Amino acid sequence: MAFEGLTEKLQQTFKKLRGKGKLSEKDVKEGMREVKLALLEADVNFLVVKDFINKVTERAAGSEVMDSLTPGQQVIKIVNQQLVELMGGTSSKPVFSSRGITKIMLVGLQGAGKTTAAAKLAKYFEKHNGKHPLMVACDIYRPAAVKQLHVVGDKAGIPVFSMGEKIKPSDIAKAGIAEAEKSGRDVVILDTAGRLHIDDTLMQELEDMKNKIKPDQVLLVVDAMTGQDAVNVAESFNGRIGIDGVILTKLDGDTRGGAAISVKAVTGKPIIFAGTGEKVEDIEPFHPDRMASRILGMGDVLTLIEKAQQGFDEKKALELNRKLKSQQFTLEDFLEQLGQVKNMGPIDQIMGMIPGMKAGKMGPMEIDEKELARIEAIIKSMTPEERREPSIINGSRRKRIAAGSGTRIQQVNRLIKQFEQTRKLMKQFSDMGKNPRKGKPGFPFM
Ligand SMILES: Nc1nc2c(ncn2[C@@H]2O[C@H](COP(=O)(O)OP(=O)(O)OP(=O)(O)O)[C@@H](O)[C@H]2O)c(=O)[nH]1
Ligand SMILES: [Mg+2]
Repeated sequence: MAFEGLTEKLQQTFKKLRGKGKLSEKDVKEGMREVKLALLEADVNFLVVKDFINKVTERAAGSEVMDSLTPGQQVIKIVNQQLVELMGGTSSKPVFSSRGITKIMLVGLQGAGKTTAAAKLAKYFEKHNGKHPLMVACDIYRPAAVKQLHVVGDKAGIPVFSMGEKIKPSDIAKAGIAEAEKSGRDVVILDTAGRLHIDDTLMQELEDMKNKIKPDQVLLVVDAMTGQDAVNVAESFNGRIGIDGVILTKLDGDTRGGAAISVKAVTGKPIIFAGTGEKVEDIEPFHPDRMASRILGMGDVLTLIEKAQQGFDEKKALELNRKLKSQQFTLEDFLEQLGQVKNMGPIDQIMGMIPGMKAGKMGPMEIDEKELARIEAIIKSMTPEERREPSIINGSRRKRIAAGSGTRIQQVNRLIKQFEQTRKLMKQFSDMGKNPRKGKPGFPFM
């Protein structure tokens, strides 16, 4: 999981700060030294770190901290605010041309994720902005690059325009835009070639394309796993071609975080989207505030809720709520819930967004994908009646269900027991929801 090392170190420091009733100058200094080391270790650009630490230290010395009853908390709050600021403050939305076609050119080094990002963006714009994108295959160099764009286009359900590998990329781009006009498409996404390193020929060609087609936006795709190198790449591309924003890919990997934290500060260009997996759905708008919370281990609750809402059918959620309250929740509903949880994406990723939860170390809450599949198989082997009223599942029924689902009787027993516990738990959660002062309401999917 991304940022793990950084988050862990910052949390240790915060714990020390929080534990103190009063903070001396020395405490702040020591805390900042630790934050500094953690950031450097996460491969954040050293000038960026220096500036960051200076700003936080200056504010921490002010009265808002020293006169506060909870100085440790105040310092953490400042670190959070400065981190949000560092990553661009507010989130940047993609800009669409008010009339005519919006032309978006994707550029970046080899393997950064341009082709994948093209399909992800197209699908995202279609789903969330009501757009009708067309992708254009302008990488004529890497073998099978054109084919690859067609493959991801198929997966995303987005049309792809290509002209083989014999025509100049900028001419293909032009023809692609003409095609979009003809077929009533309103966004054109140009997938360009990458190189292993920044070289003159590539830059020349991209410049040429930019001059010819005058894109509304040039978005640079960078691989978060490459840390500070990603930032250097961004600086070079920006200097030579001029970019409008960044798509940071592979945030699902174990990136230490350097790129996400330094890109904006070094290039002045915001991260607009983050790639979080290999599938066409795995893209999220980049929100500096949410990212900061995630890095500081405060959890990214907002993204989690959005994901839950996307994966959730609202009507079903209301129906579920009603059933919970009237205690009619059955194994059938449980099965549906599992499906919805799976819709939200890899469990591991989701858990990482919950404050205080660490991916892979979920303790008693542990759910893994295999276990989910097993539970699904067991429930599917039950009759509708059994799903509605698990109490009728006696010994011989258990045996039949185990055989039908390829599991053991103990596993069936465990599921039924877990279900009963969940039903009780859900009852408690829904009771809490009625009276907020009694406790925190549960997450929507729990
Ligand atoms: N885990 C993960 N993998 C990704 C992500 N984005 C892209 N990839 C993978 O990274 C690899 C390279 O992606 P491409 O989209 O082909 O990269 P590209 O920039 O078009 O590469 P070239 O065309 O060779 O320059 C592929 O295996 C993708 O599946 C992401 O956000 N997360
Ligand atoms: Mg490509």
